[in-house]
Amino acid sequence: MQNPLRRFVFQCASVASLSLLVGCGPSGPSEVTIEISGNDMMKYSDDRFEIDAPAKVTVNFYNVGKQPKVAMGHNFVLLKKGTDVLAFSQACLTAGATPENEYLPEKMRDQALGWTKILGPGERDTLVIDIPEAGTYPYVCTFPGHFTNMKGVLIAR
Ligand SMILES: [Cu+2]
Repeated sequence: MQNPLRRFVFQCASVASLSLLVGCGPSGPSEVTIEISGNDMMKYSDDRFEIDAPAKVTVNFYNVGKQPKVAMGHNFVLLKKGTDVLAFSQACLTAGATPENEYLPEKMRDQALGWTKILGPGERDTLVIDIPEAGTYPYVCTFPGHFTNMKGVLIAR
């Protein structure tokens, strides 16, 4: 019969290899760290992450580009599960997305679980989000014109 502790450690190691760092505590939500970046090609480094719910997720987001922030800024906005990412992003524009509100108007923020600042070249921001239950949580960059390219899903199982 397999040693249950060995099996537990092995599961942690396999999840970590999917560009995630996972801390498995004896109980309560797991702690997960996600590293993701945006670049001058208007792309995220990853369009999919998978985690086990419940989880406390730390998102380290980087802009690895060189273009000025006004031309190619990026953010990372995690939306509530089931949110239509295209409809949400278009609504941000009509609701008055500006550099002053980080391209995320106040009245749109209740549809998001968390967001970073808009980052210029070489900048980084960190976000900690509780994911209490399983589901598919979309993420998107709300810089104008980026949402068709810069989007992905965080899948919590
Ligand atoms: Cu962007």
